[in-house]
Amino acid sequence: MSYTVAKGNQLVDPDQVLPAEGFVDLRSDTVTRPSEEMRRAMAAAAVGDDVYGEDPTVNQLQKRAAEIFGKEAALFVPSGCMGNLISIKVWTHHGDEVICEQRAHVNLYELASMCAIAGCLPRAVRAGADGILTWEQVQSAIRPKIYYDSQTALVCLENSSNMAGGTVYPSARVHEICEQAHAAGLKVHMDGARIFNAAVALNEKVAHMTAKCDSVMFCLSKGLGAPVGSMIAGSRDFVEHARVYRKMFGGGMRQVGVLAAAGLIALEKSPGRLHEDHENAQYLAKGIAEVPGLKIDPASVRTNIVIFDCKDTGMDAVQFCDALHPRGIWAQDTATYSVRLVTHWNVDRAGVERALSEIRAVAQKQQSRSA
Ligand code: TLP
Repeated sequence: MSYTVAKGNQLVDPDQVLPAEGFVDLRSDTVTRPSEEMRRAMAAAAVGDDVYGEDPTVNQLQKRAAEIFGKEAALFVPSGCMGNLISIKVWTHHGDEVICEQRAHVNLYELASMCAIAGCLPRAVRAGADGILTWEQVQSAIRPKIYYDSQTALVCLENSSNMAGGTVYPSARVHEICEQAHAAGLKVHMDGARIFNAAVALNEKVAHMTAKCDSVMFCLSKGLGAPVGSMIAGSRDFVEHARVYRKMFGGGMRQVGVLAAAGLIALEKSPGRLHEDHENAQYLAKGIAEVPGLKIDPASVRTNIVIFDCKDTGMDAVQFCDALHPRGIWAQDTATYSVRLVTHWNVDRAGVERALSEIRAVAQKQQSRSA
């Protein structure tokens, strides 16, 4: 196979991938690179064999994550996808249904692992434009308790909601869904890949936001800036089972304290600076809203994700992103006419100013071409 690296929707030759230096890379907050402090901590990390539970740095990270989330225990996992899959596997049996929002990462971007590996059927529900489910919407998707119907076992919520533009669940809504779901005999898993961004938007603690969720996954490797890794947290029993599935899925890692060391710094220090990313996202959204041909409501931008519509320029999102690329700006098409920009700690205000002026230039050039 000669094509391995994805750029937007296209596959590009790895030999031709341009170096990130000099680019304003707003495709995702997954592109963040570890800080000098993280690199130093990684080099100095105390390590042991984590499959034996003997890595002191991993143990410290797991303890801190559990404390911060107010859960009994936590587990370090290689990725957000694996954290979600493990959680789904713990809470379900083959043939069960999982309720999630239609645009949810577990529904669209995890290679149907909940079907292929956990043996579950996603029951996707379309929420409003904000991607935030109501209990009534969840309830309408619960299958009747009839022996020939597949049975609902789990509700997955995503906070912030990535493809709805980084929107945030009010905590009262999460609590209500959890209480009602529990009363209906269902578990609730929170895909909190960007839960710390949501916490900043709400000015609340993640422990409060997820207090009633049975499990939560969050990513160290997105806005928090660690190079690798996610965490799942829940009861001691949940984590015991999760550890078994992590191993089964090939995620048992050995002297992984070198990664946990960066994760600890990400967990302790990065949440305090996420507001800067949100301010940059607001700056972008307000600027884009003024560009003829581009549509976005800046009030809908709550966190670090900005999704705008480029339909009125006459370009589709792939064309728009391709036009930005030679100008040194990386953006991501997320639907036919939707372009996503994600702010993060490797792009400062000067970077977003540059991105905005190039976005303006691409839209204007297209307008004068079609005039
Ligand atoms: N999201 C990535 C892409 O896969 C779309 C991104 O660039 O936003 N949950 C949510 C809500 C996510 O946004 C992601 C990654 C994951 C789970 C998976 O995390 P990883 O990439 O660590 O497996």
